[in-house]
Amino acid sequence: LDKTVKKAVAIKDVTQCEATGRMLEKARRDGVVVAFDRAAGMKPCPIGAESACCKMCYMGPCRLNARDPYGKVGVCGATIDTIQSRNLARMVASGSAAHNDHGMAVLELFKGVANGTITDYTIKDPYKLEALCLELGLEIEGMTIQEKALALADELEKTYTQTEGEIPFVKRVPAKTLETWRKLDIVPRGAMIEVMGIMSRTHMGCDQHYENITKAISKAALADGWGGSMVATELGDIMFGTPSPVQADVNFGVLKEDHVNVIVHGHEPNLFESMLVSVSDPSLVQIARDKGAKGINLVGMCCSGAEMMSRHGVPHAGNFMSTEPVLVTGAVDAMAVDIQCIQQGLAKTAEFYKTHLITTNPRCHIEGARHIEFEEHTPRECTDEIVTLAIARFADRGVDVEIPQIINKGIHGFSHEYINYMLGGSFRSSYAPLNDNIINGRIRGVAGVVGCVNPRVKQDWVHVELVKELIKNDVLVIQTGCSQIALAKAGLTVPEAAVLAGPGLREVCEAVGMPPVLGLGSCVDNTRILIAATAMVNQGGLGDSIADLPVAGAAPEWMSEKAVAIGQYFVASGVFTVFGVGFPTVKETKFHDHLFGGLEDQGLGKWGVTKDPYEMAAMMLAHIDKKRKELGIDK
Ligand code: SF4
Ligand code: MSK
Repeated sequence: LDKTVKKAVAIKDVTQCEATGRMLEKARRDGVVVAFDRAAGMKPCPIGAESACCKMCYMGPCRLNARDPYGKVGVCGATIDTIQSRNLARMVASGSAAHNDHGMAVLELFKGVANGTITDYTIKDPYKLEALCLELGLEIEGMTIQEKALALADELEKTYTQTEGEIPFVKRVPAKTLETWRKLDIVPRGAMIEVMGIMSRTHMGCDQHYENITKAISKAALADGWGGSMVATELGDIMFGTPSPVQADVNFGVLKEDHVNVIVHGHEPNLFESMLVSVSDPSLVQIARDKGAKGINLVGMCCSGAEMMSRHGVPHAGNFMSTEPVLVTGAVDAMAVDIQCIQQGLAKTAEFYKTHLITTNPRCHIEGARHIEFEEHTPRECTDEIVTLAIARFADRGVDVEIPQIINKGIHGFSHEYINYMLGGSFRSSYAPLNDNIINGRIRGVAGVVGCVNPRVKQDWVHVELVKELIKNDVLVIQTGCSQIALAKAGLTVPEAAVLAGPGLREVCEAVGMPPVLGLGSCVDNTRILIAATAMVNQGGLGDSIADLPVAGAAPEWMSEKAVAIGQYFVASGVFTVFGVGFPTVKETKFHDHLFGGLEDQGLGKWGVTKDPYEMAAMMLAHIDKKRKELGIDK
């Protein structure tokens, strides 16, 4: 253990994932330090954890006392409410920027495909292309597929660049929800102006009213959920296929000792799609065989892995906190990464186990990693080179290989379109429709359980306990990102898991043949939850706005700024959203109370926080029951 680590942590306390735990034991034997150890050696700063400090200018940094929040102000006179709202605003700006930057890259790719300058990808779902054009009110009569795609690209570009008006997908928002947004002046104009607006107004000596700053927070967050993320999901579906249920294997056992193992980790689907083509190229497969491998095994991790698993059934090795431990197997010949949630610690661990760690994106280089830039016009140049490096490493691994032989089979790939189809053609028209089952009480409500894993809590445990508690109480759970992988490893993404559900939910699951836990894809695919919620409102019987629905959301082990942006876009859309781990505000302050109650009084949703999964479930159930009562369906 190195200098950053004061004491070894008990492995049983830091992860519920058996394979990850076994690799932590091996790492310890090998003298390798990973994030779980670094977390034990790094106590979070208590002032920063509650957002009671400010470094917006160099008269400070200023630290207030979270135990006596109004006892002191910053040098400029900034109060605790100004300081913490500015800090949260910058977290949301960063999270929203990350998703919008990703969404813009997907749009650029789509434009290239539409105008014929990018030829390695194509339009796989022309029906969705047409449906989206019509939904956005575009005149497409008589147009070719390419012309429709160009028209759609032009329209969706406004999501990012527009400086006045409303972003295009606002057309999808339920009328009453949109009316509330307009009344509160929180409809986003365009992502760039909203993110820039936050950076500008949080400069020293500018916006110093937490309520006004909260409006800017909502705008930047909504420009993520109904903006960049939604564009990424929808255009990804059009180019790479709209997911429908597919069986996929999850866990470290998907690595194969006698194959060349290539992992793709990150968030953008294009790298992964091209890697899928490279690993199937007969000439590369032959080279691998000539070197003694039985084949080339492509595996996903983190969110691009979740997206590829949902679209194509590509095996998935594990979530964010397993990305270092998977290298400890010694079996990974190359790990290709693009953007977001790529821990810098991977470089040192990869070097120790002689794995090629390759960055591919101009936005993300890592000191100590090899950089091979991925270029959409010639994607195979990058992915073929990575596969070639992986084959060479396979031929001369030079490290012990130890793969925990654990595989969990599950069903994934529940797009909002498929949920719609599966539960009755529309949400309220024929067999087992979702709204009817909520109204008749078989399904008590719907919960979105999403987000990261975080070494400050036991990996996967909070996700799994929360979801078990929710389904036991007849709440249908929909999932994305690292949370979905946690539940897949716990065996809850199979139809047989219906036995763990309450009697009503179990009956619905068995009638339809679906698991009680539906995996939707990556963290940008949280937008599928917004669209599903909108469909529930539009089908009738459950109120007029998203805030009326018996639904709740949770990110039980969150860690990233993107998670905060996602949380805020759910709250601003009308959803009660509970975070685990902790929340960066000081309790019993005006700003905290505004987020945790005031927004709900304005017709939006609200925040909640608790570390305890059972308390989290109780809070979500109480909210669902409150909404059922208000709808008059509580009998
Ligand atoms: Fe301190 Fe005000 Fe400067 Fe923040 S902006 S560091 S509170 S003086
Ligand atoms: S990867 S943002 S750890 S879900 Fe999307 Fe997982 Fe959270 Fe990253």
